[in-house]
Amino acid sequence: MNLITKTQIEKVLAREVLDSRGNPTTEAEVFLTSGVLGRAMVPSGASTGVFESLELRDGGSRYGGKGVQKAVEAINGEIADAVVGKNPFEQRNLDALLVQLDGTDNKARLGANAILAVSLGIARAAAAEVGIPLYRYLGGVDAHILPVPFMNVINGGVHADNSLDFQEFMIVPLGAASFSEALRWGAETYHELAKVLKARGLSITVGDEGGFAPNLDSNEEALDILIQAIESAGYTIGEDIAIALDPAASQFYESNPQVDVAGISGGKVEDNGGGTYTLGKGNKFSSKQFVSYWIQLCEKYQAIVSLEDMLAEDDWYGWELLTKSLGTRVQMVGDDIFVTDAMRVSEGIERGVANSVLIKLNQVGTLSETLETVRLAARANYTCMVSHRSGETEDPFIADLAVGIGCGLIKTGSVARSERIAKYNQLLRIEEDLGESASYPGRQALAPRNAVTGYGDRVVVV
Ligand code: 2PG
Ligand code: MG
Repeated sequence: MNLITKTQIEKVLAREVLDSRGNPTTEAEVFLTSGVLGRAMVPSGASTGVFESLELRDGGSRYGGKGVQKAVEAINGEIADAVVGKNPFEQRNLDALLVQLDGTDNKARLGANAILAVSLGIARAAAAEVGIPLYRYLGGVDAHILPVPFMNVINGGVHADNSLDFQEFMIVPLGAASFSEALRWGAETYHELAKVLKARGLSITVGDEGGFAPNLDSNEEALDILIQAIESAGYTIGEDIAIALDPAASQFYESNPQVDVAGISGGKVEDNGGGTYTLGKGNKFSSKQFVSYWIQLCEKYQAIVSLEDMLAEDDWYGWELLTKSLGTRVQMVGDDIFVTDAMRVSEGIERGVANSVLIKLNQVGTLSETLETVRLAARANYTCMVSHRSGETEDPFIADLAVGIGCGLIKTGSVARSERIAKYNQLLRIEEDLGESASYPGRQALAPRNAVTGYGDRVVVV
């Protein structure tokens, strides 16, 4: 009998720690009988999708109601009882066990923040047990693709206290030859952006994800400033460095109760769309009008290669319409609309909605369910982008996950603030570890997939 089958989970220990916004979150430690330890921390969103798994908070006055003592108790009690004595290499079985133990559709009883900490801790412990890096444990012999970083250098929406409606303005160093070069280009542009903002008398204080949060008159002004920064850093806009946006449109959308907003429950929306988007000080758009807005914006700013949540989480009508017209040229990433949930992603695939899926572990709550969503997306030739949350920790799990699944895309904030940099630095280590076998896909990683390169067929799905 070999080491793998003999090892058992000996103990699970959780504690309440703080995230990058000073709010409590969960940390779990999974100890194996061999003495090996796997530790993981759970991040937390602000522009949280309504269809996400539940993040259990204590309520009351402690930490303004945001304490996670109940989730910690669940880990130290029920969850520990369920997994102690089990084989840490049986990730799928253990995750299924945790889902079953919770017994709800959205992990509302034990909390996704309790379940995920243990799910990830188990994977870390198993990797440590066999003495291989986490990315290799997750991805096996073919793990070698470093992700293109989407760096959120201008923050707005609910991530900043400024005038911008759109949550994220990202730079995408597509033209770099390696991940480390891409990171350097991003950092140089970030510093150039500070100079451009200062020269215009604008603030360089930062938002939740480390990007600048200036008060600007319009979203277009942010784009113009970004282009100026990219160019003055010495890069060719669109060629070396492109632009991506995550407006997080659910935040400025109101669905119209008069129309059936379709979604997973079915139904058809009339062509006046499912609701109203409001930009700035009361500039209103129907779904159809907002679809035209995006078509025009991408026409004007050809450097925009990727849009995430440019329409709301339940505006399936708008998503369908925009994917039809822009989906052959621009990557369209579903975050709130898909919430890393296989059911919602398959609904999207069936309806021709989006061509890319944002992957957030804590939206669904276990590693195995996340990998299932990735596999489903890849089969339909959708790209996957691994993502951080606006409330993060020093845990770089998602860096290893991105290389493990070989999706070629990550977004993990600006090139400032250690909870963001922790992921980029881990990717530098992985790149070094891979040596000559490391590859950086650049533009090929993005949807719509280029059939000629065949890159899509090579995406590793664990
Ligand atoms: C998003 C995320 C991460 P939050 O909308 O993509 O950038 O934000 O974690 O607040 O949901
Ligand atoms: Mg998003």
